Amino acid sequence: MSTSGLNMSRRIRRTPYTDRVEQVGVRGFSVVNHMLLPKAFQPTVEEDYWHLRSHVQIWDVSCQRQVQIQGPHAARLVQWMTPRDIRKCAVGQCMYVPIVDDQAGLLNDPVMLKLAEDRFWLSIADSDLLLYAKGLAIGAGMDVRVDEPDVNTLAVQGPKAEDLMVDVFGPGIREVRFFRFGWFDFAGTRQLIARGGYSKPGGFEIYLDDRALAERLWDTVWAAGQKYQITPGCPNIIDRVEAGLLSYGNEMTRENNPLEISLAKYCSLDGSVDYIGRAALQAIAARGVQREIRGVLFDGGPCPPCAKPWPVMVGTHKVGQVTTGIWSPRLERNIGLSLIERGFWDPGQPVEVLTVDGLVRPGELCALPFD
Ligand code: THG
Repeated sequence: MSTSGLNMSRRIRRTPYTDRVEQVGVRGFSVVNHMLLPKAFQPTVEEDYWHLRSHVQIWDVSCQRQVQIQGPHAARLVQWMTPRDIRKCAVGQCMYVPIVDDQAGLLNDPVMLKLAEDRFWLSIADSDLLLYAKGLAIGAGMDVRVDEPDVNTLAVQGPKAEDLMVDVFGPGIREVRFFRFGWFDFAGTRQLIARGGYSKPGGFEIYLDDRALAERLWDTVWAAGQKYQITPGCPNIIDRVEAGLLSYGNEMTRENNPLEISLAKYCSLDGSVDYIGRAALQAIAARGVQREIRGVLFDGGPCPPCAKPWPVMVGTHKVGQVTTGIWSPRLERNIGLSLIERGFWDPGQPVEVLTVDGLVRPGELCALPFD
């Protein structure tokens, strides 16, 4: 049996936008949180990339499911799950929050939205965080409700996103600061719109909470976007790697701690907040991390798709592995993300990348983001 075709079933959830995505010519899907995520539209990922940098795109990112935590102990539960100090988070604010287990291993890296003092959404990457949160809440006897509301997020990304969003939702859109959100009218309902998104140009994310309005929302944004040359899109691998945006399951798994993937700035280590994994994380910090995430620039012409990690070598010693690699048409080199062993992680360090096509590709390390 071929692995190139995905066999659909109810377990692989469609989104309320999937019909529209198919109508505008999606060329394939990935599955995230048991839900379809479009992977490509234009003839090539490179065309998608150039378009995203100059115009505006509409992305079905419904797979960014919300783990909703509400009730008297909601803030306590969320703080228990993350090393990031959330005490200063205001209602209407988003925070990128690593979630770690008792060993400080990463379980997810969601965007947290504080909807009220006693109500949070964790907009998750690809792992079943709902079950973990439920387990903690039940096990600790907390007074919270944990569920997955039927919120289906539509991202509007690219330099023209703000003008387009103003046309649809009004001038109040301009007042929404980065990683903040506001409530805007759509078809007589109030919808949450945040500034942010999984791209370097950025934009907005519409957290639509009524699936009956999904196609109407898609069609409205699509129609308003015509004068901005809108196209359907999806998280773009070239843009993501250039921006140094990490992907759970690719650059990080439970084998990694937040310190080695440059998330120390989101970790409280001074003992002022209590969370699962604090002692483990403090011990790692005291010892010093043994590897760190870096960019890898490498040659040999456009690399093949990185379906499994490629060894990064210094001489005969494996110092890391490229977990995502792609040709950058702007930098005119291959770019990759890799954890690199201590002692070898200085920018400029010469390396060789062993790609799946059998080539030994010379290159060097750099700091993130690329540029
Ligand atoms: N949007 C939403 N949910 C998501 C993603 C998203 N969940 C899964 C995945 N993407 C989470 N990963 C990231 C990684 C980085 C950022 C957002 C989501 C990001 N970080 C900012 C930065 O690096 O500059 C700032 C973080 C901060 O200040 O707290 O944007 O894309 N809804």
